[in-house]
Amino acid sequence: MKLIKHLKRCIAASAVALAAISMSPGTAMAQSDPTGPSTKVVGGTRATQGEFPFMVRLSMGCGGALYTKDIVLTAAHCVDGSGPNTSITATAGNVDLQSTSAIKVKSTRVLQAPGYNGTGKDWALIKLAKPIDLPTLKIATTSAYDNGTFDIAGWGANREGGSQQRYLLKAKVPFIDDATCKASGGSYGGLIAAEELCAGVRQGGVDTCQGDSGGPMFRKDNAGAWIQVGIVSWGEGCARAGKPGVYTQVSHFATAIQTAAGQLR
Ligand code: 4AZ
Repeated sequence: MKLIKHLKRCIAASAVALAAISMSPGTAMAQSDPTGPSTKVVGGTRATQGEFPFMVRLSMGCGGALYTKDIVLTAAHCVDGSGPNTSITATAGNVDLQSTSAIKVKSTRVLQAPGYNGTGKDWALIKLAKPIDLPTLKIATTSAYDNGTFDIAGWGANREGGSQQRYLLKAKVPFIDDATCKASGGSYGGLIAAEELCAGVRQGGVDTCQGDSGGPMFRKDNAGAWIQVGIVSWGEGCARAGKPGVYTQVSHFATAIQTAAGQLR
């Protein structure tokens, strides 16, 4: 609960930072080699245009993914509650948030996870005013893919306390089992194993960070298609050694998400 309040402050800060997206040192080099390694990201590199077409940036300073062409799946802690809401702008279709070809669509309604109280159940749906003609990201409906190496992406901070990013960044993080995650000290003792999934590099250096909240954690399924297994939820700081990223376990909520999406039509 305490941590979630902290995260909400992060989001407010992210929204302010978004108003003045800044490029940090090294951007020129990153532009000449957008897929090359970078020291200015939390262990990540630039995503290429079209690589993750389902990625959405939300105007309150969160990430999301296209669940359908007109519904974005994000985190409950990124929204204020449920009901009509025309205040959110979703930006999609370009790795560069400042591109004139980026697609921007307003929200019409928000549905926060029923029973959300700041702990667990960290998912929400945002209905858009019109469909966005981009590929959607299917959600995991069983735990079969809740293992292995995951992909993460977002426009959030490139380091703990860093600025929001103009260009979409990506990284890979390995699964961390619930027992190991729960034993990570501090807030991790409160991990809700059935509802949350942990991922990260033990030694630190690779992670999601402030402003990546609500964005997807995903991997390829057995048929080679992208499948969403997590939603960026929380963590103690960013990319700290022994402090994994915590993600909403999408498979646990798949039925509830499907039901909620049906109510948004
Ligand atoms: C945040 O404040 C946030 N390292 C997102 C992810 C993580 C920590 C904080 C995980 O949005």
